[in-house]
Amino acid sequence: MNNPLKDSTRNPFDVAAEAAAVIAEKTGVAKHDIALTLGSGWAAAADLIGETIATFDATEVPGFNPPAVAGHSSSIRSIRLPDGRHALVLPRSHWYEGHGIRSVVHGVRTAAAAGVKIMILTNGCGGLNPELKPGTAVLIRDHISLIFKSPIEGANFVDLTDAYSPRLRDIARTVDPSLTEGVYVQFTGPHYETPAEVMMAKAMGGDLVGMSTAVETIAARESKLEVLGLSLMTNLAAGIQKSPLSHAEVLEAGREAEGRISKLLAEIIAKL
Ligand code: 8IG
Repeated sequence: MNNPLKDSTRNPFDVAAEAAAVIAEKTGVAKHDIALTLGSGWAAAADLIGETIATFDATEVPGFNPPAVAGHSSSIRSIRLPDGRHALVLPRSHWYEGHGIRSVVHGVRTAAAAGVKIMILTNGCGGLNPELKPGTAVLIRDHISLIFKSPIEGANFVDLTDAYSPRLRDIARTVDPSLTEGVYVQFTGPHYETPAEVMMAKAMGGDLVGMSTAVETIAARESKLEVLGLSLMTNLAAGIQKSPLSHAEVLEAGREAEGRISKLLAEIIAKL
């Protein structure tokens, strides 16, 4: 693997700038306005928000790794929104893939280098509230990162008050006033939690458990991006749901919800 992010003498922001330059060249779009990472269940949104200008494999862009998981994508897509703004769909690299924290946040940093101001992070996750039905979309209000590893390099004391933009959450709620909000607790994965860990996450004030978004949000705030976080609760977390968790079940719940939540996301993007 010849990923420049693995060279500790390289500055990850320089690699992100190189990635953004390659994206500008491949898309013919000098500056993108919005970026999206589409997690389990959200992929169809890319087809609804506008006209696709270019799609290419992320591995053609410096710093991006091939995908590790069935159901995840590794393409980069540039979409022209009806109002003329440009959206960039970027793949996700998870902490559990083992490529290091720089890879996890390279998409976010590349988005910032491409001119993006609004970062939309979506995911599939487990739910801690038994009242919520699998298939429910939830706005992320705040997070707890149990990764205990900051993506920030150097003494940069980034403020995370309102990390998940209250302004963007308000806009999302004008599209669907019934959207609930929750605190997202990030575990390392790839194993799901034990029932005892799920109880811990709940006692800490969590509503959702996942493996991706908190660390990405930290890097997005470092790069001064405004973040909208949206989770699809695909399953109740281990022990809350009585049956064992399976990736197949997660994918199935995502497929079932995909049309509905992708339409929701497309309607939100039109208002941002
Ligand atoms: I989809 O129950 C999905 N992702 N940590 N726990 C964690 N991540 C998840 C879960 C879950 N479901």
